[in-house]
Amino acid sequence: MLVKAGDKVEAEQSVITVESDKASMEIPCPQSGVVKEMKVNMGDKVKEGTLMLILEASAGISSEAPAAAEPSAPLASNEPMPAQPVASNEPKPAPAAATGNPLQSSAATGTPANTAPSPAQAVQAHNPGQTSIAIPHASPSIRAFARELGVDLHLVNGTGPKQRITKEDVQQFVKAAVAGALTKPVAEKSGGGGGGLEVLAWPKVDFSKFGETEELELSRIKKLSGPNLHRNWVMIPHVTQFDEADVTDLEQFRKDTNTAMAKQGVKTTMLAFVMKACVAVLRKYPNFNSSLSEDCSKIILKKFYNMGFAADTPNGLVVPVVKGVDTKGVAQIASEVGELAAQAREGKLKGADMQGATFTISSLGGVGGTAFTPIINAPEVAILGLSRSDIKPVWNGKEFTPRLMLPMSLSYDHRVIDGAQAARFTTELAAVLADMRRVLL
Ligand code: CAO
Repeated sequence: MLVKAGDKVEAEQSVITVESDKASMEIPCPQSGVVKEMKVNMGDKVKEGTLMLILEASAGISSEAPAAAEPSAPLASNEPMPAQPVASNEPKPAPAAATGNPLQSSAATGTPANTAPSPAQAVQAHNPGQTSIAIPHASPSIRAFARELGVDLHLVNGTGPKQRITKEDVQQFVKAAVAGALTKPVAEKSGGGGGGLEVLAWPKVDFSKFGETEELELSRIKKLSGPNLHRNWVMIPHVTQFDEADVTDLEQFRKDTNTAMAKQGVKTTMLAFVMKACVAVLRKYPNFNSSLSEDCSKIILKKFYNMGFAADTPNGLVVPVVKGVDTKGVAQIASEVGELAAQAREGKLKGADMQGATFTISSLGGVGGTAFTPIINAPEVAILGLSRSDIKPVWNGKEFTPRLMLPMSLSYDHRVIDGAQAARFTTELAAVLADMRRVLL
Protein backbone atom coordinates (compact mmCIF):
# COMPACT_ATOMS: atom_id res chain seq x y z
CA MET A 1 0.00 0.00 0.00
CA LEU A 2 1.47 3.31 -0.97
CA VAL A 3 -1.32 5.38 0.62
CA LYS A 4 -3.81 5.06 3.45
CA ALA A 5 -7.21 6.55 4.31
CA GLY A 6 -6.86 10.28 4.84
CA ASP A 7 -3.85 10.72 2.54
CA LYS A 8 -3.89 13.46 -0.05
CA VAL A 9 -2.94 12.14 -3.45
CA GLU A 10 -2.17 13.75 -6.77
CA ALA A 11 -3.36 12.58 -10.16
CA GLU A 12 -0.91 9.98 -11.53
CA GLN A 13 0.55 9.33 -8.07
CA SER A 14 1.13 5.62 -7.43
CA VAL A 15 -1.29 4.37 -4.78
CA ILE A 16 -0.75 0.63 -4.62
CA THR A 17 1.82 -1.90 -5.78
CA VAL A 18 0.57 -5.14 -7.25
CA GLU A 19 2.82 -8.07 -7.71
CA SER A 20 2.67 -11.21 -9.81
CA ASP A 21 5.18 -14.04 -9.95
CA LYS A 22 6.96 -12.25 -12.73
CA ALA A 23 6.67 -8.54 -12.09
CA SER A 24 5.40 -5.82 -9.83
CA MET A 25 3.58 -2.73 -10.96
CA GLU A 26 2.46 0.48 -9.35
CA ILE A 27 -1.09 1.60 -10.02
CA PRO A 28 -1.45 5.36 -10.42
CA CYS A 29 -4.45 7.32 -9.15
CA PRO A 30 -6.62 8.58 -11.98
CA GLN A 31 -7.21 11.97 -10.34
CA SER A 32 -6.18 14.04 -7.32
CA GLY A 33 -8.07 14.08 -4.03
CA VAL A 34 -8.15 12.55 -0.56
CA VAL A 35 -8.30 8.78 0.08
CA LYS A 36 -11.60 8.16 1.90
CA GLU A 37 -11.31 4.41 2.35
CA MET A 38 -8.97 1.58 1.36
CA LYS A 39 -10.90 -1.36 -0.02
CA VAL A 40 -7.99 -3.82 -0.17
CA ASN A 41 -5.46 -4.92 2.40
CA MET A 42 -1.83 -5.91 2.16
CA GLY A 43 -1.61 -9.40 0.69
CA ASP A 44 -5.10 -9.37 -0.84
CA LYS A 45 -5.50 -10.94 -4.25
CA VAL A 46 -6.88 -8.53 -6.81
CA LYS A 47 -7.90 -8.80 -10.41
CA GLU A 48 -9.07 -6.50 -13.10
CA GLY A 49 -12.00 -4.46 -11.84
CA THR A 50 -11.39 -5.04 -8.10
CA LEU A 51 -12.33 -1.93 -6.14
CA MET A 52 -9.17 -0.75 -4.37
CA LEU A 53 -10.04 2.55 -2.75
CA ILE A 54 -12.57 5.32 -2.55
CA LEU A 55 -11.24 8.73 -3.38
CA GLU A 56 -12.81 12.05 -2.60
CA ALA A 57 -11.77 13.88 -5.71
CA SER A 58 -10.47 17.41 -5.42
CA ALA A 59 -13.65 18.68 -7.06
CA GLY A 60 -15.53 17.08 -4.14
CA ILE A 61 -16.95 14.09 -6.02
CA SER A 62 -16.28 10.64 -4.56
CA SER A 63 -14.52 8.45 -7.02
CA GLU A 64 -13.93 4.72 -6.92
CA ALA A 65 -10.57 3.50 -8.09
CA PRO A 66 -10.78 0.02 -9.51
CA ALA A 67 -7.74 -2.05 -10.27
CA ALA A 68 -6.38 -1.58 -13.77
CA ALA A 69 -7.97 1.82 -14.12
CA GLU A 70 -5.29 2.50 -16.69
CA PRO A 71 -5.65 0.51 -19.86
CA SER A 72 -1.90 -0.01 -20.00
CA ALA A 73 -1.70 -1.57 -16.53
CA PRO A 74 -0.83 -5.29 -16.54
CA LEU A 75 -3.84 -5.94 -14.34
CA ALA A 76 -5.76 -6.12 -17.56
CA SER A 77 -4.55 -9.70 -17.46
CA ASN A 78 -7.00 -12.17 -15.95
CA GLU A 79 -4.40 -13.63 -13.60
CA PRO A 80 -5.05 -12.82 -9.95
CA MET A 81 -2.22 -10.90 -8.31
CA PRO A 82 -1.56 -10.45 -4.60
CA ALA A 83 -1.11 -6.91 -3.29
CA GLN A 84 2.52 -6.38 -2.29
CA PRO A 85 3.19 -8.38 0.91
CA VAL A 86 5.76 -6.20 2.68
CA ALA A 87 5.84 -8.53 5.67
CA SER A 88 6.17 -11.69 3.64
CA ASN A 89 8.83 -14.17 4.73
CA GLU A 90 10.01 -14.65 1.21
CA PRO A 91 12.55 -12.08 0.10
CA LYS A 92 10.95 -10.11 -2.72
CA PRO A 93 11.89 -6.96 -4.51
CA ALA A 94 10.58 -3.97 -2.57
CA PRO A 95 10.39 -1.34 -5.25
CA ALA A 96 8.03 0.96 -3.45
CA ALA A 97 9.90 0.81 -0.15
CA ALA A 98 13.03 1.77 -1.93
CA THR A 99 11.48 4.88 -3.39
CA GLY A 100 11.71 6.56 -0.02
CA ASN A 101 15.44 6.26 0.26
CA PRO A 102 17.03 3.92 -2.25
CA LEU A 103 20.46 4.82 -0.92
CA GLN A 104 19.50 2.61 2.02
CA SER A 105 17.69 0.05 -0.08
CA SER A 106 18.17 -3.67 0.33
CA ALA A 107 20.54 -3.65 -2.62
CA ALA A 108 22.71 -0.99 -1.06
CA THR A 109 22.69 -2.12 2.55
CA GLY A 110 22.05 -5.82 2.42
CA THR A 111 18.80 -5.36 4.39
CA PRO A 112 16.31 -7.98 3.29
CA ALA A 113 13.43 -6.50 1.35
CA ASN A 114 10.88 -7.86 3.80
CA THR A 115 12.33 -5.76 6.63
CA ALA A 116 12.41 -2.59 4.57
CA PRO A 117 10.25 0.27 5.82
CA SER A 118 6.83 0.69 4.31
CA PRO A 119 6.72 3.17 1.46
CA ALA A 120 4.95 5.72 3.59
CA GLN A 121 7.52 5.35 6.38
CA ALA A 122 10.27 5.60 3.88
CA VAL A 123 8.84 8.74 2.39
CA GLN A 124 8.33 10.28 5.80
CA ALA A 125 11.88 9.41 6.74
CA HIS A 126 13.02 11.18 3.63
CA ASN A 127 10.87 14.26 4.16
CA PRO A 128 10.27 14.49 7.91
CA GLY A 129 7.44 16.74 8.85
CA GLN A 130 5.85 16.72 5.42
CA THR A 131 2.36 15.36 5.12
CA SER A 132 1.93 15.24 1.37
CA ILE A 133 3.58 12.26 -0.23
CA ALA A 134 5.44 12.73 -3.48
CA ILE A 135 6.51 9.37 -4.79
CA PRO A 136 8.55 9.56 -7.98
CA HIS A 137 6.91 7.97 -10.99
CA ALA A 138 9.01 5.13 -12.31
CA SER A 139 8.36 1.62 -13.48
CA PRO A 140 9.46 -1.31 -11.29
CA SER A 141 12.32 -2.11 -13.65
CA ILE A 142 13.61 1.48 -13.37
CA ARG A 143 13.23 1.31 -9.59
CA ALA A 144 15.22 -1.92 -9.55
CA PHE A 145 17.83 -0.34 -11.82
CA ALA A 146 18.07 2.72 -9.54
CA ARG A 147 18.26 0.52 -6.46
CA GLU A 148 21.11 -1.46 -8.00
CA LEU A 149 23.05 1.78 -8.50
CA GLY A 150 22.09 3.20 -5.08
CA VAL A 151 20.21 6.12 -6.66
CA ASP A 152 17.52 7.97 -4.71
CA LEU A 153 14.74 8.50 -7.25
CA HIS A 154 13.56 11.57 -5.33
CA LEU A 155 16.64 13.32 -6.63
CA VAL A 156 16.11 12.36 -10.26
CA ASN A 157 14.22 14.55 -12.71
CA GLY A 158 11.79 12.52 -14.80
CA THR A 159 11.73 13.43 -18.47
CA GLY A 160 9.21 10.77 -19.57
CA PRO A 161 5.48 11.30 -20.06
CA LYS A 162 3.94 12.90 -16.92
CA GLN A 163 7.46 13.27 -15.46
CA ARG A 164 8.02 9.53 -15.33
CA ILE A 165 11.65 8.66 -14.65
CA THR A 166 13.30 6.82 -17.51
CA LYS A 167 16.41 4.65 -17.56
CA GLU A 168 18.24 7.50 -19.32
CA ASP A 169 17.25 9.86 -16.46
CA VAL A 170 18.87 7.50 -13.94
CA GLN A 171 21.95 7.13 -16.14
CA GLN A 172 22.26 10.92 -16.50
CA PHE A 173 21.95 11.29 -12.74
CA VAL A 174 24.74 8.79 -12.12
CA LYS A 175 26.95 10.47 -14.73
CA ALA A 176 26.43 13.82 -13.02
CA ALA A 177 27.19 12.30 -9.62
CA VAL A 178 30.38 10.70 -10.89
CA ALA A 179 31.44 13.96 -12.52
CA GLY A 180 31.04 15.64 -9.15
CA ALA A 181 28.36 17.97 -10.45
CA LEU A 182 25.82 16.68 -7.97
CA THR A 183 25.76 18.64 -4.74
CA LYS A 184 22.46 17.83 -3.08
CA PRO A 185 23.39 14.52 -1.38
CA VAL A 186 26.66 16.08 -0.20
CA ALA A 187 24.78 18.92 1.39
CA GLU A 188 22.30 16.54 3.02
CA LYS A 189 25.07 14.33 4.38
CA SER A 190 26.89 17.31 5.80
CA GLY A 191 23.93 17.92 8.07
CA GLY A 192 23.02 21.02 6.15
CA GLY A 193 19.41 20.75 7.34
CA GLY A 194 18.05 21.41 3.88
CA GLY A 195 20.49 24.25 3.14
CA GLY A 196 21.78 22.38 0.11
CA LEU A 197 24.44 23.78 -2.19
CA GLU A 198 22.20 24.92 -5.00
CA VAL A 199 24.91 25.67 -7.52
CA LEU A 200 24.69 26.29 -11.22
CA ALA A 201 25.31 23.42 -13.59
CA TRP A 202 28.92 23.02 -14.71
CA PRO A 203 29.53 25.23 -17.77
CA LYS A 204 29.58 23.31 -21.03
CA VAL A 205 32.08 24.95 -23.35
CA ASP A 206 33.28 23.77 -26.73
CA PHE A 207 36.90 24.83 -26.24
CA SER A 208 37.80 23.88 -29.80
CA LYS A 209 35.90 26.98 -30.92
CA PHE A 210 38.73 29.03 -29.42
CA GLY A 211 41.79 26.99 -30.35
CA GLU A 212 43.39 23.57 -30.63
CA THR A 213 42.66 21.12 -27.82
CA GLU A 214 43.71 17.62 -26.76
CA GLU A 215 41.87 15.26 -24.41
CA LEU A 216 43.87 13.21 -21.92
CA GLU A 217 42.41 10.58 -19.61
CA LEU A 218 42.94 11.34 -15.90
CA SER A 219 45.25 8.83 -14.19
CA ARG A 220 43.66 6.10 -12.06
CA ILE A 221 45.02 7.79 -8.92
CA LYS A 222 43.52 11.14 -9.89
CA LYS A 223 40.17 9.49 -10.63
CA LEU A 224 40.23 7.92 -7.18
CA SER A 225 41.59 10.87 -5.22
CA GLY A 226 39.49 13.52 -6.99
CA PRO A 227 36.14 12.57 -5.44
CA ASN A 228 37.80 12.30 -1.99
CA LEU A 229 39.39 15.73 -2.32
CA HIS A 230 36.10 17.14 -3.56
CA ARG A 231 34.16 15.67 -0.64
CA ASN A 232 36.70 16.91 1.90
CA TRP A 233 36.79 20.37 0.35
CA VAL A 234 33.00 20.69 0.28
CA MET A 235 32.12 19.04 3.58
CA ILE A 236 34.83 20.29 5.94
CA PRO A 237 34.80 23.95 6.97
CA HIS A 238 38.51 24.59 6.40
CA VAL A 239 40.53 27.42 7.88
CA THR A 240 44.28 27.69 7.27
CA GLN A 241 46.62 29.18 9.85
CA PHE A 242 49.98 30.42 8.51
CA ASP A 243 53.14 30.69 10.57
CA GLU A 244 56.93 30.40 10.29
CA ALA A 245 59.42 28.39 12.31
CA ASP A 246 63.04 29.36 12.79
CA VAL A 247 64.82 26.15 11.73
CA THR A 248 68.31 27.64 11.47
CA ASP A 249 69.77 25.54 14.27
CA LEU A 250 67.77 22.45 13.36
CA GLU A 251 68.93 22.57 9.74
CA GLN A 252 72.54 22.90 10.92
CA PHE A 253 72.06 19.94 13.26
CA ARG A 254 70.46 17.93 10.44
CA LYS A 255 73.34 18.64 8.06
CA ASP A 256 75.95 17.84 10.74
CA THR A 257 74.20 14.60 11.61
CA ASN A 258 73.94 13.56 7.98
CA THR A 259 77.64 14.26 7.46
CA ALA A 260 78.65 12.41 10.61
CA MET A 261 76.43 9.41 9.91
CA ALA A 262 76.75 9.24 6.13
CA LYS A 263 78.89 6.10 6.35
CA GLN A 264 76.10 4.30 8.22
CA GLY A 265 73.72 5.31 5.42
CA VAL A 266 71.71 7.62 7.69
CA LYS A 267 70.04 10.57 6.04
CA THR A 268 67.67 12.66 8.10
CA THR A 269 65.19 15.02 6.46
CA MET A 270 63.39 18.15 7.58
CA LEU A 271 60.10 16.32 7.09
CA ALA A 272 61.14 13.60 9.57
CA PHE A 273 62.08 16.22 12.19
CA VAL A 274 58.77 17.99 11.67
CA MET A 275 56.90 14.70 12.12
CA LYS A 276 58.66 14.12 15.42
CA ALA A 277 58.01 17.71 16.52
CA CYS A 278 54.34 17.33 15.59
CA VAL A 279 53.93 14.36 17.93
CA ALA A 280 55.07 16.55 20.85
CA VAL A 281 52.58 19.26 19.87
CA LEU A 282 49.75 16.79 19.18
CA ARG A 283 50.21 15.39 22.68
CA LYS A 284 49.72 18.90 24.02
CA TYR A 285 46.74 19.66 21.74
CA PRO A 286 45.04 16.26 21.33
CA ASN A 287 42.07 17.71 19.40
CA PHE A 288 44.33 17.85 16.37
CA ASN A 289 44.84 14.08 16.56
CA SER A 290 41.14 13.29 16.52
CA SER A 291 38.18 12.57 14.24
CA LEU A 292 34.63 13.80 14.40
CA SER A 293 32.00 11.10 15.08
CA GLU A 294 29.64 10.35 12.20
CA ASP A 295 26.77 12.29 13.78
CA CYS A 296 29.16 15.18 14.52
CA SER A 297 28.32 15.08 18.23
CA LYS A 298 31.64 13.78 19.60
CA ILE A 299 35.33 13.85 18.85
CA ILE A 300 37.31 10.65 18.97
CA LEU A 301 40.77 11.28 20.38
CA LYS A 302 43.44 8.91 19.13
CA LYS A 303 46.17 7.89 21.54
CA PHE A 304 48.48 6.79 18.73
CA TYR A 305 50.43 8.89 16.25
CA ASN A 306 50.37 7.65 12.67
CA MET A 307 51.46 10.32 10.26
CA GLY A 308 50.37 10.50 6.66
CA PHE A 309 52.52 12.42 4.19
CA ALA A 310 51.59 13.57 0.72
CA ALA A 311 53.85 11.98 -1.87
CA ASP A 312 54.05 13.35 -5.37
CA THR A 313 54.13 10.56 -7.98
CA PRO A 314 54.06 10.68 -11.78
CA ASN A 315 50.45 9.48 -11.65
CA GLY A 316 49.24 11.81 -8.92
CA LEU A 317 49.15 12.36 -5.22
CA VAL A 318 49.13 9.50 -2.70
CA VAL A 319 49.32 9.60 1.08
CA PRO A 320 51.39 6.80 2.65
CA VAL A 321 51.40 6.54 6.43
CA VAL A 322 54.33 6.22 8.84
CA LYS A 323 52.96 4.25 11.77
CA GLY A 324 53.84 4.90 15.43
CA VAL A 325 55.89 8.05 14.84
CA ASP A 326 56.01 8.57 18.62
CA THR A 327 57.94 5.31 19.03
CA LYS A 328 60.56 5.93 16.32
CA GLY A 329 63.70 8.00 16.00
CA VAL A 330 64.11 10.70 13.33
CA ALA A 331 66.54 8.59 11.25
CA GLN A 332 64.09 5.68 11.15
CA ILE A 333 61.19 7.99 10.28
CA ALA A 334 63.23 9.53 7.44
CA SER A 335 64.16 6.10 6.15
CA GLU A 336 60.51 4.91 6.22
CA VAL A 337 59.37 8.09 4.46
CA GLY A 338 61.99 7.45 1.77
CA GLU A 339 60.94 3.82 1.32
CA LEU A 340 57.23 4.58 1.24
CA ALA A 341 57.74 7.50 -1.19
CA ALA A 342 59.81 5.22 -3.49
CA GLN A 343 57.10 2.55 -3.40
CA ALA A 344 54.48 5.22 -4.10
CA ARG A 345 56.35 6.40 -7.17
CA GLU A 346 56.68 2.82 -8.41
CA GLY A 347 52.97 2.21 -7.77
CA LYS A 348 53.81 -0.55 -5.27
CA LEU A 349 52.05 0.76 -2.15
CA LYS A 350 49.58 -1.62 -0.52
CA GLY A 351 46.25 -0.50 0.90
CA ALA A 352 47.54 -0.92 4.46
CA ASP A 353 50.43 1.48 3.73
CA MET A 354 47.89 4.25 3.20
CA GLN A 355 45.58 3.59 6.14
CA GLY A 356 45.33 4.61 9.77
CA ALA A 357 46.75 8.14 9.66
CA THR A 358 45.83 10.43 12.53
CA PHE A 359 47.45 13.59 11.14
CA THR A 360 48.97 14.43 7.76
CA ILE A 361 51.86 16.56 6.54
CA SER A 362 52.15 17.80 2.99
CA SER A 363 55.67 19.04 2.27
CA LEU A 364 56.34 21.12 -0.81
CA GLY A 365 59.59 22.33 0.73
CA GLY A 366 61.67 20.50 -1.84
CA VAL A 367 59.68 22.07 -4.68
CA GLY A 368 59.07 25.72 -3.76
CA GLY A 369 56.45 28.25 -2.79
CA THR A 370 55.83 30.35 0.29
CA ALA A 371 52.47 29.03 1.54
CA PHE A 372 49.46 27.00 0.41
CA THR A 373 46.13 25.77 1.75
CA PRO A 374 46.26 21.97 2.08
CA ILE A 375 42.96 20.02 2.02
CA ILE A 376 42.24 18.01 5.15
CA ASN A 377 42.43 14.26 4.67
CA ALA A 378 39.09 13.13 6.17
CA PRO A 379 38.35 11.77 8.70
CA GLU A 380 41.36 13.58 10.14
CA VAL A 381 40.78 17.12 11.35
CA ALA A 382 44.04 18.86 10.48
CA ILE A 383 46.86 18.83 7.96
CA LEU A 384 50.16 20.67 8.05
CA GLY A 385 51.62 22.12 4.87
CA LEU A 386 55.34 22.90 4.65
CA SER A 387 56.79 25.26 2.06
CA ARG A 388 60.35 26.11 1.09
CA SER A 389 62.57 27.43 3.89
CA ASP A 390 64.30 30.68 3.17
CA ILE A 391 66.83 32.93 4.86
CA LYS A 392 65.04 36.00 6.18
CA PRO A 393 66.07 38.99 8.28
CA VAL A 394 64.64 38.45 11.76
CA TRP A 395 64.68 41.13 14.48
CA ASN A 396 66.24 39.78 17.66
CA GLY A 397 65.50 42.86 19.77
CA LYS A 398 68.72 44.61 18.86
CA GLU A 399 69.33 43.90 15.21
CA PHE A 400 68.18 41.96 12.18
CA THR A 401 69.84 38.58 11.91
CA PRO A 402 69.68 36.12 8.99
CA ARG A 403 67.56 33.13 10.03
CA LEU A 404 66.33 30.11 8.07
CA MET A 405 62.54 30.29 8.27
CA LEU A 406 60.25 27.37 7.45
CA PRO A 407 56.75 28.45 6.28
CA MET A 408 53.92 26.37 7.75
CA SER A 409 50.27 26.25 6.63
CA LEU A 410 47.97 24.43 9.04
CA SER A 411 44.48 23.68 7.67
CA TYR A 412 42.02 22.59 10.34
CA ASP A 413 38.39 21.56 10.64
CA HIS A 414 36.74 24.54 12.29
CA ARG A 415 33.97 22.31 13.69
CA VAL A 416 36.57 20.69 15.95
CA ILE A 417 39.32 23.28 16.31
CA ASP A 418 39.03 26.97 17.18
CA GLY A 419 41.22 29.59 15.56
CA ALA A 420 43.00 30.42 18.83
CA GLN A 421 43.85 26.74 19.34
CA ALA A 422 45.28 26.57 15.83
CA ALA A 423 47.42 29.65 16.46
CA ARG A 424 48.65 28.05 19.72
CA PHE A 425 49.42 24.84 17.83
CA THR A 426 51.59 26.51 15.19
CA THR A 427 53.25 28.76 17.80
CA GLU A 428 54.14 25.68 19.86
CA LEU A 429 55.31 23.80 16.76
CA ALA A 430 57.52 26.75 15.79
CA ALA A 431 58.98 26.76 19.31
CA VAL A 432 59.70 23.02 19.18
CA LEU A 433 61.34 23.28 15.73
CA ALA A 434 63.43 26.22 16.94
CA ASP A 435 64.69 24.05 19.79
CA MET A 436 64.03 20.31 19.40
CA ARG A 437 65.07 19.74 23.03
CA ARG A 438 61.48 20.73 23.82
CA VAL A 439 60.41 17.33 22.47
CA LEU A 440 61.86 15.85 25.64
CA LEU A 441 59.67 18.01 27.90
N1 CAO B 1 62.79 23.95 2.57
C1 CAO B 1 63.88 23.90 1.78
N2 CAO B 1 64.36 22.76 1.28
C2 CAO B 1 63.69 21.65 1.58
C3 CAO B 1 62.56 21.62 2.38
C4 CAO B 1 62.14 22.85 2.90
N3 CAO B 1 61.04 22.94 3.67
N4 CAO B 1 62.13 20.37 2.49
C5 CAO B 1 62.94 19.62 1.77
N5 CAO B 1 63.87 20.38 1.22
C6 CAO B 1 65.00 19.95 0.38
C7 CAO B 1 65.60 18.72 0.97
O1 CAO B 1 66.54 19.04 1.95
C8 CAO B 1 66.18 18.05 -0.24
O2 CAO B 1 67.44 18.59 -0.49
P1 CAO B 1 68.78 17.72 -0.27
O3 CAO B 1 68.63 16.55 -1.19
O4 CAO B 1 69.84 18.68 -0.68
O5 CAO B 1 68.81 17.35 1.14
C9 CAO B 1 65.27 18.46 -1.36
O6 CAO B 1 64.51 19.56 -0.88
C10 CAO B 1 64.32 17.40 -1.83
O7 CAO B 1 63.56 16.93 -0.76
P2 CAO B 1 62.46 15.84 -1.02
O8 CAO B 1 61.20 16.53 -1.41
O9 CAO B 1 62.93 14.80 -1.94
O10 CAO B 1 62.33 15.13 0.37
P3 CAO B 1 61.39 15.48 1.54
O11 CAO B 1 61.77 14.60 2.64
O12 CAO B 1 61.37 16.92 1.82
O13 CAO B 1 59.95 15.07 1.00
C11 CAO B 1 58.27 13.79 -0.02
C12 CAO B 1 59.60 13.75 0.67
C13 CAO B 1 57.84 12.39 -0.35
C14 CAO B 1 57.25 14.42 0.89
C15 CAO B 1 58.42 14.64 -1.29
O14 CAO B 1 59.31 14.03 -2.16
C16 CAO B 1 57.14 14.89 -2.01
O15 CAO B 1 56.61 14.03 -2.73
N6 CAO B 1 56.62 16.10 -1.85
C17 CAO B 1 55.43 16.56 -2.58
C18 CAO B 1 54.23 16.54 -1.68
C19 CAO B 1 53.05 17.13 -2.38
O16 CAO B 1 52.86 16.97 -3.57
N7 CAO B 1 52.26 17.90 -1.65
C20 CAO B 1 51.18 18.63 -2.20
C21 CAO B 1 49.95 17.96 -1.89
S1 CAO B 1 48.61 18.96 -2.24
O17 CAO B 1 48.01 19.18 -0.78
